[in-house]
Amino acid sequence: MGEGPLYLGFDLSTQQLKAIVIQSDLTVVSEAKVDFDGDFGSKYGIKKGVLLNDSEGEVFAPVAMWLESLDLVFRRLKEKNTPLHRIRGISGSCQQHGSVYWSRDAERLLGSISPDKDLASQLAPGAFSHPYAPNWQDHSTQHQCDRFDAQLGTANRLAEVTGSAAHHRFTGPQILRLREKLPDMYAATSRISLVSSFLASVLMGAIAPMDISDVCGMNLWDIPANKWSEPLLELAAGGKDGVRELLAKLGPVRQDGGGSMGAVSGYFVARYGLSADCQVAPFTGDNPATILALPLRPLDAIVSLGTSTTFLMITPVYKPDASYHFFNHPTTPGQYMFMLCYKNGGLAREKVRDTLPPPPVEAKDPWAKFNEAVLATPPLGMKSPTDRAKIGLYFPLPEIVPNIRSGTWRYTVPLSDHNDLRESKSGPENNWIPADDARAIVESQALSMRLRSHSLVGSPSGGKLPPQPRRIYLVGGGSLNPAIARVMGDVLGGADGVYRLDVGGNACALGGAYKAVWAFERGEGETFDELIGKRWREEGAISRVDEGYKEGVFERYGEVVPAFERMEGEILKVARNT
Ligand code: XUL
Repeated sequence: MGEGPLYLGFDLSTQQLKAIVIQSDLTVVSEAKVDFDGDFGSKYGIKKGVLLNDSEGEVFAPVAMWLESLDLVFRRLKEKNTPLHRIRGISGSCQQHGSVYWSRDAERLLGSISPDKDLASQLAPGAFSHPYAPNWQDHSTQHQCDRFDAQLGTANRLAEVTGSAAHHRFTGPQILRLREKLPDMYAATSRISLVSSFLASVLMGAIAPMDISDVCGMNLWDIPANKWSEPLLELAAGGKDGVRELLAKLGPVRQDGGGSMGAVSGYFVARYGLSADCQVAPFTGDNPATILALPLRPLDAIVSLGTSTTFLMITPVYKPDASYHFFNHPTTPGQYMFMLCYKNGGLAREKVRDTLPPPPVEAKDPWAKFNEAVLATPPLGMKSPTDRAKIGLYFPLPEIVPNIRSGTWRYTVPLSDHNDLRESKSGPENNWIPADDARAIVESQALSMRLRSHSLVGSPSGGKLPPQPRRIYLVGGGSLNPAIARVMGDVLGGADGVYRLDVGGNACALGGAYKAVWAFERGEGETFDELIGKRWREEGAISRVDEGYKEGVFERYGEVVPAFERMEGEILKVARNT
């Protein structure tokens, strides 16, 4: 190991605080983590990192626990002999939408903190007006969400302005609710941080500005105008008169995702041996950080196939809609992160898998039969071009995109006539066997992503190919499944192929550490993907799992997209979530 500078990336997620230290060439030097349940479960009474108030749908985390975790993760890095004195810059990734409420003593307490005592005993409760941070799983704000959508007229209009329609977890509706529920707490609040700016603040010993990407998870930031939205501030603040006060609490928003916001607090210098020259760069949200875990380029997409499904893509096109999210790109002005969040993913596929005959006991892969069925079934279950295409929706959980209650629906349609869409049932008498469901559920998940992203993708390869993503990266449990990779490639294309991205369980922390490298080593005008692209080693991190675009197959799926949209519309008429 040389003596060059090191960079520290954090990931403050729902259940863990991770820290990863890397060199300028991106190789990992050291890592450590704190597991909230394992390390602090009994002390704070949390489960899976959070506390619940079921009667109101509240989900929240004790802020003091995060402070204790920060001390503990530094101790663990030190125990591993991490050369903390060589750390030149720090950045990180934090769960999105959560908010921390600072008291009027916060700046003073942060600025005068002593290295002789730990963070929690000096900052909590005194530096906070509220001991808890609402968590992204909170769903206590339906009433506030209705008011946010109504404030600008419609959910779509709110999405045009803020990048998203109103969502329970978004910080604006959360602030509105807490202001009305706890007016004294709100009055005693000097500043409100997102989780990302909170962690940066503790590290700096001063309240950090919000990040230009993470601020888009609040339903308060006017993305096209690049400023806070007046009418939405008015709503959250309870009228015109409250706007100034709320603006002061929110503070400035930093436009530059790189550079230094300030030196690290003397506390970390004295206590853990960090250099007094170590600088803190803006932190961002965990989804924006995920797109920084590799040199993702415009029109590259990440499909995260976990319990839920997430589709992330970088695009220069801002085309918001109530059913998805746009965020400013965390490092590149003029680019956006497009995000689709589905509730149904792995669990829904598992349910279909379990309707198939079980694999023989000696088969190690519980997905063997499912995969066989997916690969043996032709696209859309069509054995010949004149067959009716089979499409369906499989939602064991109520879905967000589209807003449909739980259920299973099967339809058939001829590719030549979308108007002839007919509901179908399973069973051999209807020419619909369980293997058709296996193919149809994976197709359905991919078709939904294609439907919602197609207007954002341009034509790669200089216009020779139809519009589609350039590369598709699969992450999460489902990315290990070759049949799923094939269908993702069949439906979504991918001019440059479909890849499995395997950077361990640390994608967000790595994204944070890479952001720190870029923040402090970038040349004039050098973008994140230019700098990281030169240093990133593909080998070991990605493997090609499907060729992606297949002429003929991609176009066939394209023909069914309008019918798929029509099917969703039909089902919405009878099964909309209320
Ligand atoms: C995104 C969201 C979650 C959290 C998870 O909108 O709510 O992905 O960021 O930490």
